[in-house]
Amino acid sequence: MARSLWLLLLAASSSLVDASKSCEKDDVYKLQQAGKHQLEARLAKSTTCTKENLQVRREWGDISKADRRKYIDAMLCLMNKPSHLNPTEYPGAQTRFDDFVAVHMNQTMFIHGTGQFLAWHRYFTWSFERVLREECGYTGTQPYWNWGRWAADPASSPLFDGSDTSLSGNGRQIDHGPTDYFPPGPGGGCIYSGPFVNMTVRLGPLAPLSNPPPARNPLPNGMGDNPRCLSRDVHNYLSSRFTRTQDIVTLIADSPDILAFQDRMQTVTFRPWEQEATYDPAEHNGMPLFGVHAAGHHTIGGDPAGDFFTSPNDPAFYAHHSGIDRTWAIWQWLDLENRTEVIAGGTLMFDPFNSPKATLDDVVGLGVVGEGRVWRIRDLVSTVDGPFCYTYE
Ligand SMILES: *[C@@H]1O[C@H](CO)[C@@H](O)[C@H](O)[C@H]1NC(C)=O
Ligand SMILES: *[C@@H]1O[C@H](CO)[C@@H](O)[C@H](O)[C@H]1NC(C)=O
Ligand SMILES: *[C@@H]1O[C@H](CO)[C@@H](O)[C@H](O)[C@H]1NC(C)=O
Ligand SMILES: [Cu+2]
Repeated sequence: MARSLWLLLLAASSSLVDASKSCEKDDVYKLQQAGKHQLEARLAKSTTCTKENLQVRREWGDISKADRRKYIDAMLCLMNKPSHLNPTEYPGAQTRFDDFVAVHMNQTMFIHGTGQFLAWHRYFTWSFERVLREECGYTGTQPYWNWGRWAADPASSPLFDGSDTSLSGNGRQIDHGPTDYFPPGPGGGCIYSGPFVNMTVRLGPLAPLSNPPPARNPLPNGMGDNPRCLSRDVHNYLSSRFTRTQDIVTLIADSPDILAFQDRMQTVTFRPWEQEATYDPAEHNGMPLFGVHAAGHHTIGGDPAGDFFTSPNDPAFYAHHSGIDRTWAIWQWLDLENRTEVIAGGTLMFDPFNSPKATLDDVVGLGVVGEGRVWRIRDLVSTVDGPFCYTYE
């Protein structure tokens, strides 16, 4: 009797958890809490960051609609400020928002599938947040996307539901083919709802995965003016396979060193020249075909999100990369001493020719969206040292 009552309670409580999934703290969050004291210890030793000025980044679903709107309005403000780039050299970069895209495109070959992937994108995302503050009066922090929380149906999540407190919704449904890696989703066309409906995308494409691809850029380096809409194809094919909470937990808990972590996250098996059309984890030592990094981008789909070079054309880029950064931070916090000043990998995308190894002394600079200085990677590996002073909640 007692036992069946217990089972009944257990069944009832687990179905409750399922029903209210969006307000339950998931297993990734539990890992985060388990590691947080290590961050606090490091914070206590930081010479640049204190408890008093520590910024807290939160999940999109956990911030109020008013705060979501402040973040959106700050991004719209950046889209209305003129570019700082030379218009002759970069005709497609017309706004401050575009400047970030151009800087990302310019360095794409050295910041993906390389040792600096994590640190570079940490600094890039932080720089976006800094410019939102300094040039658009934003007072909040960079929100992040916890993929697992919305993995079953990302299109109806508060990030992509098309409401005026979302990052705009899906693209219009158009008849379109599959990519080499996943079937066509329910969108594919121009976005038609939410705050960014009127946005004009100009830079790129350079390596679009979307099918059909957008019109070619007038310049070979993609920096020409190629005005078009923001397209998306938000779908759950990848998210329901590769960005579930358990996938993120496995990534964090089963990656013993930085090489394993960054490879799983970016997925080294995702090599365009190998054209793998089917997914069999057994052939990949249990490694998924899509790490959370690629799966997150391609879950948004469309022309920008599916292009290594121009993915920051989609305003959701920064919430995605803040999610990437949080995942790295949690992995670091679980053994901060051994997981902070570490680097592995080469210096050229996917390292096809055995490029020189990346080192902690390599420098990172962001040109017109940087602070007028460069940093060494070793200054960019802790969220409470160097230029940074933030944590995740
Ligand atoms: C691209 O990189 C070159 C070489 O580092 C640099 O001179 C140029 O300013 C960069 N362009 C942008 C848009 O950052
Ligand atoms: C988009 O532009 C149209 C036409 O100018 C305008 O009516 C609409 O309010 C704009 N929507 C947003 C979300 O800015
Ligand atoms: C760091 O690694 C060393 C050597 O493997 C190990 O002895 C130590 O316990 C690790 N530190 C933490 C905090 O786990
Ligand atoms: Cu990138």
